Amino acid sequence: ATGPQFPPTHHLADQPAVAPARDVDTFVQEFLEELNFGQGVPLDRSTINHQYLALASTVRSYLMADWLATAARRRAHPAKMVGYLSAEYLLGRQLGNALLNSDLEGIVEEAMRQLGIDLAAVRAQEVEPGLGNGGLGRLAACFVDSLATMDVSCIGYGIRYEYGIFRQTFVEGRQVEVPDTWLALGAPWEFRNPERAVQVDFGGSVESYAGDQGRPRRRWRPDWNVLAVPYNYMVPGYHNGVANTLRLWSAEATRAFDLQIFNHGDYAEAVRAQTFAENISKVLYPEDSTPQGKELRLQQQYFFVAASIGDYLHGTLPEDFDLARLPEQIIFQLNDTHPVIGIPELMRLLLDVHGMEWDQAWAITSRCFAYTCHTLLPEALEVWPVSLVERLLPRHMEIIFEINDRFLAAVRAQFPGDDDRVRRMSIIAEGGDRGVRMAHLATVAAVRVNGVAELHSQLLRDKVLVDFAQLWPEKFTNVTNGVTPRRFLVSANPPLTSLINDAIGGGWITDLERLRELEPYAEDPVFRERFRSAKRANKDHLNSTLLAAGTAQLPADHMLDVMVKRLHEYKRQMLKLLHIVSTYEGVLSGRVPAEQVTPRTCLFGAKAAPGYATAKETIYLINRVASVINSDPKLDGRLFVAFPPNYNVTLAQRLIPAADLSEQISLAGKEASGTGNMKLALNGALTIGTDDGANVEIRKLVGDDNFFLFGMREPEVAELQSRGYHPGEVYASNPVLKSAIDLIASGHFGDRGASQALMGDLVGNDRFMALADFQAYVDAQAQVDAKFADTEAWTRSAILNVARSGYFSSDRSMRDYLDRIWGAQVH
Ligand code: NBY
Repeated sequence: ATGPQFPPTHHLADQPAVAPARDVDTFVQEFLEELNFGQGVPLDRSTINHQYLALASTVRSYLMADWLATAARRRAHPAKMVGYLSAEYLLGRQLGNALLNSDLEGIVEEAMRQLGIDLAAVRAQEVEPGLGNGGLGRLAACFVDSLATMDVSCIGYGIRYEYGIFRQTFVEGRQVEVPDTWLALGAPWEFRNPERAVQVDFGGSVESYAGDQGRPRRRWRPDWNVLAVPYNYMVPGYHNGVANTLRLWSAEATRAFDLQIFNHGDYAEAVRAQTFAENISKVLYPEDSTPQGKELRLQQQYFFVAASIGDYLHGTLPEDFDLARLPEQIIFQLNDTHPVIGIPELMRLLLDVHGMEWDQAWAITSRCFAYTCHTLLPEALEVWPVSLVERLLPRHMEIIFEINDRFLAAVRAQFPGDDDRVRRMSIIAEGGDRGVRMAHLATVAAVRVNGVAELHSQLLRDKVLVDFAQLWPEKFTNVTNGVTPRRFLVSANPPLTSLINDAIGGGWITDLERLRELEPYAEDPVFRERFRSAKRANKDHLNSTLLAAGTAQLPADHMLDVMVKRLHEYKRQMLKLLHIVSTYEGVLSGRVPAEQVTPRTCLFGAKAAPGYATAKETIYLINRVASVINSDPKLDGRLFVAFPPNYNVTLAQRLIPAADLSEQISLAGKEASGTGNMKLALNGALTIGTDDGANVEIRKLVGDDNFFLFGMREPEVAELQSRGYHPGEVYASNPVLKSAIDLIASGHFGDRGASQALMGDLVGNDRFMALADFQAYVDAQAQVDAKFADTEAWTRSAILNVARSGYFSSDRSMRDYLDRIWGAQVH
């Protein structure tokens, strides 16, 4: 009897994967298959969530061929790869991005129309993966987008937190955090790959033994472990058939671990152990600047870095690879200090697992990492207690001591007798509680150290890491941050995108400097009117979102004045609030007639770290000010304050395209770069800003006429600090400022006690000198008002902001990393 004849499988094995045909009929068929057989529902009984999951899976299957082809191509032609190590990826919604990059938008719109499905509602069903706090996490997401678009070989490594950044709600004006259950309704974008799981060890002790030829060697005897299970996400490039990988690790109990306990018959203990293991990737720490020093946090860091390096060395590299050549194959980019424990981890693998001698292991390790610093705040630099590292990672602690001993010997040789310098530069902070300074460890081992904007990199060289810059000037470089124009212009702002396309074609989407070609259109009144009508369309669209969130509507003729970023004293949301209150107080007191107030809606978006009391009080005050101002008829509807809760990437994509004015008002010398500033300028908002972070570069590029600069420069801040700053004197000497503060402290906006405490702290301490910059800020806002009154002049400036922001593409940032860091041959 002869059965059916199948072709021999080896003929099929080398066939490239084929995506389904790119036409509406095929798409409809594929979608219905996903709905019926993937979700198990017929169309007429499907919920929006079923439709979302089926649509995501369908789109994913189209991307899959690209992903497989990209991986095959990279295997066939191995090139140096970037291993981007980041504890955070603030990805934003995936569906819109996948549709845009795979050029399926038109097909999907038509397919959904034919099926009678509301595509907008389906898109709104997606809960964004909020696996990051703010700028640092979003930057990582922009960078992997650009690398895919530029067809650079890259794996992004990170953590698949079960709970991302908390969902912010307001209860009677106060922030209340709600767990972010982003996985609850399904996770259609990820591929779990349990076969590539990596065991990660912890604890225990280190022992000596005799190695080859009786050489004394050390090895780690860990006493517990967890399994790191990878979940792969595709990172599609823009219209180029490339899909890179984002590999996020999830912690599970190892079988050895619980089997052992099961065998002892303690079922409950075994299940408890499982929970213990899973805790490691359970939740994102919501602090965006002050490291918490929690043991679980260090566990998270080591967990994802050990899994990533292990995955690369023992899963990705060919088995017979000569590790001496490792630096030719990989560069691990350290996104801040969070993954820096990877340095002693690679040393450990080379020494203890691969049997190398120290010098060889160090020669390799010190060419495989580069370090990006994202801060200037001293309290934001991570220092782990030696006692904790010793307990959790005893072998790593030994290696760190050894790195430090050798490093300090080199410092002593270079600067004989300079003990103070040795103390300042040591990786180990001495004193009562010894600590490991992760930024020092990173700087010692890295091929390059970069800041994220010109000013920031300068301050790193001159202040934060000055001793290191003197020792190794060539190690230090700058790469100014950037943002992906695909998500933050094309996807977020269709009206402006089509206006630009009509004027200059679509080449700018992957070559953003070409926006320069728009400059002449700033002089064209017809183009200006179209530009305004695009803004209006974006405001209408935003209004529909705000309406759904129960937030006040913004009137069409109002200037939309936007301050969106994490809530932090150094960012000075309080300064903005003081301006709002002083405008209001001017009308109340009769100092300013209401009809002279420029119609504005001031919109805040900001999450506060749950343990950051002053930040939470500021949120509470903004909400109280909003509720009084928004309902006071004396203002004649000319001033509104909006504070939609839960600012995230999804809301940013709605808000930024509608903005007229961008508030970038940090104390000079505190904001490393900022990236929201770039997104807003790129979408045609004018910036009112201090000379800080990337504002400096934005102003240089867009021109002084199209930017409202105010406030102290960094050297003046430093000077005032050393002279002694007395906010009480500023308060007493500026009657407008005093009236605003007094109005708040009087309880006019409710909760007199809370108001007084906050104002008392401001007048007494004002750590970030908001009062010192108040008058300059008010004056700059008057210039904003004057310009806004001249509609044509404002529009001209707005267009020039768009035309001159091409530099801030993350494609350019990636070019710079490639040129200045990843290609670097050092020593
Ligand atoms: O990184 C931000 C900077 O403040 C901003 O100026 C810059 O533009 C952006 C990208 O370079 N930093 C930031 O977002 N940092 C964090 O989110 C963060 C998160 C966790 C911790 C520290 C900082 N932590 O210690 O756990």
